[in-house]
Amino acid sequence: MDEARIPIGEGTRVLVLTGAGISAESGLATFRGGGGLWEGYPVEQVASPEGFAADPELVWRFYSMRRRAAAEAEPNAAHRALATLEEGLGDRLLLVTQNVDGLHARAGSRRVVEVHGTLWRTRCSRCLRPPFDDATEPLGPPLPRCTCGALLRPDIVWFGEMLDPAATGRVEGFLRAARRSGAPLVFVAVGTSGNVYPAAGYVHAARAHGAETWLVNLDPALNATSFDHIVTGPAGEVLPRLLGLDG
Ligand code: BV8
Ligand code: ZN
Repeated sequence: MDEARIPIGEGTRVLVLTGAGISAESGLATFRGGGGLWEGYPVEQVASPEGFAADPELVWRFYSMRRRAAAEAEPNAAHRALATLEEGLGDRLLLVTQNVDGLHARAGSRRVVEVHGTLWRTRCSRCLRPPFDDATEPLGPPLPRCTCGALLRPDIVWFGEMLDPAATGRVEGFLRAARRSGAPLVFVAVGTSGNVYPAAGYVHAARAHGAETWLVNLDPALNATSFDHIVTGPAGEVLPRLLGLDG
């Protein structure tokens, strides 16, 4: 247990990566907690273009259930600690999340990059109609369709799909600016198993830019050896303490 404070001094830049584990204490299921299955399907199968093509009804049921759960959830102390940290650091902080639940924004974070998209936006599965805000649920039947006739889909990055270059570009830009500034850089991963790329590779990118790396997680993550410090425990308790925000 490496219990200390994350060193954030004058000028320090902080890149944070969060995963499903940061929302666990808000009552939202993680991906690999329940064995990575949903209604008996591997998540990778349901959260994929192939899964959507094969059974759009099942996939919409999956996302409708998650939209309802996210709407009923509240941000927890870990989300709030990151929002407070942003108030102090401003553009010296960037929060990259794999989560699609929208809880960081509801906790007050503004500098958030949702690299896997969000439950709260929908887009057409075929035409170039821009994604639009959408909190509808339950989602069908009948399944929602675009004016072009094609099925609508969640504006979420599924397995086997590319991440939005605008999103990944913001992360790379932040790391480059940090290196140019010559200021210390800290990378903090919270509540992620380090399974899914390219997000799981951000710790390596941060190290390549000179970052001191911290992992706050309940279990050892797959890419744990890449972290200088590992603090095991529930993010809602550990993170505020590590950030000196535990009152
Ligand atoms: C890509 C949106 C280029 C959906 C998600 C074969 C074919 C095709 C692709 C691949 C392939 N093999 C590998 C790949 C690449 C693939 C990948 O990495 N697969 C993995 C499974 C091996 N990646 C992709 O496909 C990405 N795109 O690579 O494009 C490409 C294109 C074509 C072909 C090849 C490459 C797209 C990835 C994005 C997928 N979409 N989400 C949705 O949310 O419904 S990923 C999904 O997993 C979520 O975003 C989730 O956040 C993410 C990662 O999971 P975690 O967040 O880490 O959650 P997990 O449950 O795993 O862990 C939770 C952790 O929290 C645990 O460690 C636990 O201990 C901890 N915890 C629990 N409670 C707490 C806690 N910690 C602290 N406090 C607590 N209280
Ligand atoms: Zn359309």
